[in-house]
Amino acid sequence: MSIAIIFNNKNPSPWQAVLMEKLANVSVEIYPNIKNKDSITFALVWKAEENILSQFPNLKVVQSVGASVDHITRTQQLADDVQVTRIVDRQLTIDMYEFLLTVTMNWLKQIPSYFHQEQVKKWSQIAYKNISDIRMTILGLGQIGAYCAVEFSKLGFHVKGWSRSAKGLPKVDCYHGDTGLSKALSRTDLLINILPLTHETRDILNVNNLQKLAKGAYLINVGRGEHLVENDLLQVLETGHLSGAHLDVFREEPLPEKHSFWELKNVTITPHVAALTNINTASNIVIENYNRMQQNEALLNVVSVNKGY
Ligand code: NDP
Ligand code: OXD
Repeated sequence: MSIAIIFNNKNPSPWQAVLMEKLANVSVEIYPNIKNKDSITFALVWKAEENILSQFPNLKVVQSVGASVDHITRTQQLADDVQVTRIVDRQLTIDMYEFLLTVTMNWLKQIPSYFHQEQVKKWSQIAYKNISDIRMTILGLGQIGAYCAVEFSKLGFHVKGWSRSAKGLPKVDCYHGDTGLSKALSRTDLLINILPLTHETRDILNVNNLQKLAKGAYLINVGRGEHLVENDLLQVLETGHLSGAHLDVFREEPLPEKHSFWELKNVTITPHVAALTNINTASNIVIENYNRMQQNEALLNVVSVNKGY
């Protein structure tokens, strides 16, 4: 009964240390240094390479170390009895809200433009917007999106949200399903994407949908790079239909040096940092799930592999 940590682009050592400290007598090994593959029943995973998990014949649980599971569902062939779970952590949700609030307020008050002006020592005042002017739409009203929608509306933003199933959130106009999407997007000044990546949501930020936003709208994408059709964004920026975008996630990460997004003054780039898994809080969830697996109890935050989230 051992745990395998299988990470790409993430340091596994602190996770090994915290799990070994809190789960005495459990062997916690870091891939590829796994002594006995048959002993692995629980894998803690971040962006594992294609089909790596098929090497573990007795695997019962695949625990994502993040909120998303597309890095598992897209790359691994799992037996039907293997459960996939993810991190749902209040700290992660709060971190995302703080990030989105920062980006939103910077956009409202033109702060990125002043950074550019400072570089050329230019002194020029630019008109700014107020919270009460802004019609915001949040795509994805899950653990993270629903919290953000409610908090933004408490601040005085006009908030609409969109999800798969019907929702009721205080002071948020909720829309759902394919038919609700156009209504959610129309007359929107600020579009925030916090959807999971599934075969239904891939490419959802396309020219057809972006054209439905109000002229001069701004986009914040913290979902996944594959939600955005990059050429379509370039097109709506060029026509001025969108005034700019803040992108935290990309089809290819790190964003290649030669990518045209780096050159655009009205596109702000952050390196996938909107909300980072907090090892202090999230490790408790991982440990709880390991213990539940051992006791044959229902796991926390199990996803539907069919739905993809
Ligand atoms: P949840 O699974 O809790 O929520 C997903 C939401 O998306 C739900 O409201 C769901 O609808 C909705 N949804 C899914 N598919 C569709 C669809 N086809 N049409 C309409 N709505 C749909 O996820 P979280 O809130 O925990 O996380 C969301 C995503 O945020 C993650 O998957 C990840 O990609 C991203 N993320 C990014 C981070 C970053 O640092 N950039 C950090 C953390 C997360 P319903 O409620 O009806 O099921
Ligand atoms: C996540 C992320 O999915 O950091 O948690 O993107």
